[in-house]
Amino acid sequence: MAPPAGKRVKGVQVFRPFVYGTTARPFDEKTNPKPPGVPDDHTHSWMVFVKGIDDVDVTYWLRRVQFKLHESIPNHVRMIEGEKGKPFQIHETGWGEFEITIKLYYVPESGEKPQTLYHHLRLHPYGRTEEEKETMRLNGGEVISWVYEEQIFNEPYEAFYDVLTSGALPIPGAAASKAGGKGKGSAKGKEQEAQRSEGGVLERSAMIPMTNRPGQPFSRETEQLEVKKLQEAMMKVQEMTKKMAVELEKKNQRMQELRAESVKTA
Ligand code: SLL
Repeated sequence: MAPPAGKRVKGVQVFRPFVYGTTARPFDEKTNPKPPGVPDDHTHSWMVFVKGIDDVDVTYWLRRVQFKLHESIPNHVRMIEGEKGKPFQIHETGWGEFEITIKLYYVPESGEKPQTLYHHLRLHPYGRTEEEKETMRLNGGEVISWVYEEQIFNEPYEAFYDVLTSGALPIPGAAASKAGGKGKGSAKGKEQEAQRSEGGVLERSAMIPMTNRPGQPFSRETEQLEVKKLQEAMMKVQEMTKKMAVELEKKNQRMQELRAESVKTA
């Protein structure tokens, strides 16, 4: 693809949060009945998706997504064209887990080559502990395997920079764009009505929500919980290191005693 005309905005990185992954549910007469025509050996319904954080639109930077499924699945390479405000997704049924290849195709203004992600379809409860697996079983057997990711556009072309940012609310007092766009595109942006997701995330922004809501597990709250977990783990390691140092000191002393004794008896 020929690079778009125009200069790149030097020294600027624009990032956009997004989420991809799979959700699977076992067939069950009451909670998830098997639709007619689904083969007998299929045990689960599942879906794979790519979407904006908090379900905000991403089609202004992501044009289409190709999902490459397992070859046992009819028509296993699927191209999904972007529809404004809708996730890129595929619903399927099956019996086995496998790796899905997800290829992101960007809008032409970006001048970016497609990029590939890999994601393991999970059908069965998983986790580091039995407790984690049990939580999934209790959740109606729904197995979610979702990943938070950030798409980084390094020194985007000016036209693309405008596309990336023109829908966001103008920030009071920061009207002149920082980058080399000379404010041309941002004027267009002001005419557009800025939209917020339910979590308060502004369209065409790099925001993530403050708190979690059902179906929206990625937020500052999650981030802070993860940081806390890491800090606790670090403290545990420090304690263990201290204990080991004490043990080592004891052993050293004992060794010296034994050496001294053996000198005496020799
Ligand atoms: C396994 N490596 O052996 C994996 C392969 C394949 C899953 C899993 C077929 C669906 C269909 C299906 O679920 N394939 O026939 O449409 O476990």
